[in-house]
Amino acid sequence: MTLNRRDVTTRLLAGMAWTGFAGAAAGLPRKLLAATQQGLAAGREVLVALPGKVALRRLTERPPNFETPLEYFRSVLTPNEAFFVRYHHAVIPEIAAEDFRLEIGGPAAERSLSLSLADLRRDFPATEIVAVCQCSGNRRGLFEPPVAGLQWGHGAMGNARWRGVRLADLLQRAGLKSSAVEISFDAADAPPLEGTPDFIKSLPLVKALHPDTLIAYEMNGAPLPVPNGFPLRVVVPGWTATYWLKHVNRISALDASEKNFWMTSAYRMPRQLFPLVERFPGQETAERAPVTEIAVNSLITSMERDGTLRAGRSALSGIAWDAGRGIDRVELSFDRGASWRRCELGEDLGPYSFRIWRSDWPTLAGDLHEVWARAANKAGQSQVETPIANPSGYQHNAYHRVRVEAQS
Ligand SMILES: Nc1nc2c(c(=O)[nH]1)N[C@H]1C(S)=C(S)[C@@H](COP(=O)(O)O)O[C@H]1N2
Ligand SMILES: [Mo]
Repeated sequence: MTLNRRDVTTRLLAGMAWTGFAGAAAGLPRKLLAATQQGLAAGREVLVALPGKVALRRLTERPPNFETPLEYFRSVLTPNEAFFVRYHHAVIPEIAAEDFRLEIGGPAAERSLSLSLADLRRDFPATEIVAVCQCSGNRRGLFEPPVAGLQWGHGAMGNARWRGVRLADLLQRAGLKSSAVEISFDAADAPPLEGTPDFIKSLPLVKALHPDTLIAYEMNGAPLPVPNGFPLRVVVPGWTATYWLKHVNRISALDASEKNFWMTSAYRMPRQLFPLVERFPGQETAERAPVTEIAVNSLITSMERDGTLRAGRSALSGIAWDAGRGIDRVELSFDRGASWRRCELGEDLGPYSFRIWRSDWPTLAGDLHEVWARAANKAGQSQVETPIANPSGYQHNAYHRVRVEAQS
C-alpha cells in the first residue's frame, strides 16, 4: 500500500498563533485549546491518504485509524472519500465481490442461508436511510484529565445515505426460533496474530429487528469503500459505530448472550451515566452497561481556521445530531452560558442524520469572544457543559467552544 503523506505543521502553527498556544491569548483557560484544535495537543498532525481516500488525520497505521478533518462536516453528508476509518485489527481486508457469501444461521435460526451479493440485491427489497456513524470514542482526546485509548478529535464520525436490505427481512427468511435473544455479527477481518480476539458484536433482538437496521451495500450512492466495509456492513441507526460491523459475512441468531471480549469487556460504561432510552439489558451487569445510543451532540464547523468574524456580515454554522429522537434546537452562547440564542435549523434528512444549523454573528462589545454551542433533542436530552467522565472516554458530548475575534 502506497501512502501519500502530507505534513501540515505549518497549517497547525497558524491555528495555534491564533488560539494563543504560545501563551499569548488573554486569560482564556488552557483546557479550551483542545476543543479549538480538535485535540491536537501535541501541536502536529499528519494527514495520510489511503487508496481511494483524501488525506485524513492519521492516528495509527496498524491498525488503520484515520479521522475526518473538520472541514468535511460543512456538508450534511460526509463524502465517502473523506469518511473516517477505524479498525481493531491490523489489516483492511480486501474481498472479491464475486466469491463473497453472506452466511446466516446460528442455534436460534430455523434454517441456514448462504447469499451472494446478487442474491441480496435480487431477493430482498432495497431500502435507504441517512444516519450518523459515530465511534463511541469520538472526541476521547478532549477529555481532561486524558483517558487512555485512541486520541480522537471531532472526526471519528460521518453522516451518509446508506442503502441495503433490512436485517429483519434476512432474519425472517432464515426464521427465528422463540429461543432467539441476540443476533451476532462476524466479519472477514481475520483475527490477528497478536492475539486480539476476533471482532464479533451482537445486538438485542429488538434492535436487530428494527426496520431501520440494515445490511448496507451502498453509501452515498456508491458501493461501500473498501476501508468502510466493502462489500457489506451493518448499519444500526442511532447506536454508536461499534455495532456497525464492516465486511460482515456471518449473521447468527443466538439463544444466549454473546460473551466475547468485545461485548463483555470493551465498549462498556458505568450504568446510568448517560440518559439512554434504548439499552441492551441482556448485556448489563449490576455495575456496567454497554454503550448503545449516540448522545446528543453538536459541532461548530464554520470556524476551523478563520477566527475573525464581522458583525452583520459573518455567520456561524455547524451540525447537530442525536440517536434519532430528532434535534429540537441548537443554541449559541456568547457570554459563557449566561444567555443562549437559538439558531436556524437546516433541511431535515431524517432523525438519524446530521442537521445543519446557522446563526448570524451578532454585534458584541469587545473583540475577543468565546462561543459555546449546544444542542437538545425532542426527548428533552441536552449536551452537557462538562464532559461526563468515564473510564474509556466514551460519549464526549460537552458543548463545543471556539474563540472568535470580532472586527467591526
Ligand atoms: N470488521 C470490522 N468492523 C468494524 C470495526 C472493526 O474493527 N472491524 N470497528 C467498528 C468501530 S469501533 C467503528 S468506530 C466503525 C468505524 O467505521 P468506519 O471505519 O467505516 O468509519 O466500524 C466498526 N466496525
Ligand atoms: Mo469505534
